[in-house]
Amino acid sequence: MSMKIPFFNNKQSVESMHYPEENTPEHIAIIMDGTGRWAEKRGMSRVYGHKEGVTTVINIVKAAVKFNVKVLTLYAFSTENWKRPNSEIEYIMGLPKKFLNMYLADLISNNVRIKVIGDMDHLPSSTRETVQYAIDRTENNEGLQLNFALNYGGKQEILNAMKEAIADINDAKLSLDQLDKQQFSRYLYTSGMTDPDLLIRTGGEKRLNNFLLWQLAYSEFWFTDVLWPDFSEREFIKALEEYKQRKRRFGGV
Ligand code: V0D
Repeated sequence: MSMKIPFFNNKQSVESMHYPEENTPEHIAIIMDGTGRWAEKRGMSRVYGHKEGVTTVINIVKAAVKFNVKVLTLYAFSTENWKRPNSEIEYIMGLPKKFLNMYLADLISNNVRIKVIGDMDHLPSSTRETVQYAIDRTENNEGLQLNFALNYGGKQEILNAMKEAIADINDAKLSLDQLDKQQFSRYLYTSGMTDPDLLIRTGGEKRLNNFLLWQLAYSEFWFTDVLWPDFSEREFIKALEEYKQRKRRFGGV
């Protein structure tokens, strides 16, 4: 029994709501950590935490739409996460379908465009197919760009980009002299997007875990001990406010 949460009530359209947008980060990346621990603390199985984590995902997506964030990149599953027990992986791989069954219509009506960064080829076919459907169905939307990092690894991403660049050099489509930072970044999954302005990590750890290694070179980092299922729009706003403060204190003219 899952209840559909409407994005906005009928009386309030996105346009009619006013939020201060000065210095709002254009691209926010989030490491959604702490779902397993959240459940264990309650004597529940880890998958219960992942299930709760899905609700947080939609709440934060809604908040990002509201605050006119351009790109939101969520670390959902890393290349290292395959080391978890099979039963947990099986459950996690069913989450995109659960999420999309509940929210794809809302995402479409809010003009959200879904993309995956990471190696989709090695996901279970049912997961890949549902996610691909959502990508195709939203590809012409021009609102929030919502990236899910699935089977993603930063070193792998850079290595693949390097191999593709070398292949293009070998095919004379690119010269070695032309290959600069800007050209190279076109071979990454995030091609064409601005780099994240802000990285948020929930769950108390202060590590990157192989997330967006190239793209986070100049980003502000914001950490919280709050576990992902307890993360809320309120916490999200705290991160945005602190980001604005940092910009005010350290920004140039
Ligand atoms: C588990 C907490 C949404 C952290 C959030 C397959 C880990 C819930 C998606 C999702 C996961 C992915 C693609 C898509 C739509 C939704 C998701 C995974 C894990 C890994 F198109 N939540 N979520 N995917 N968790």
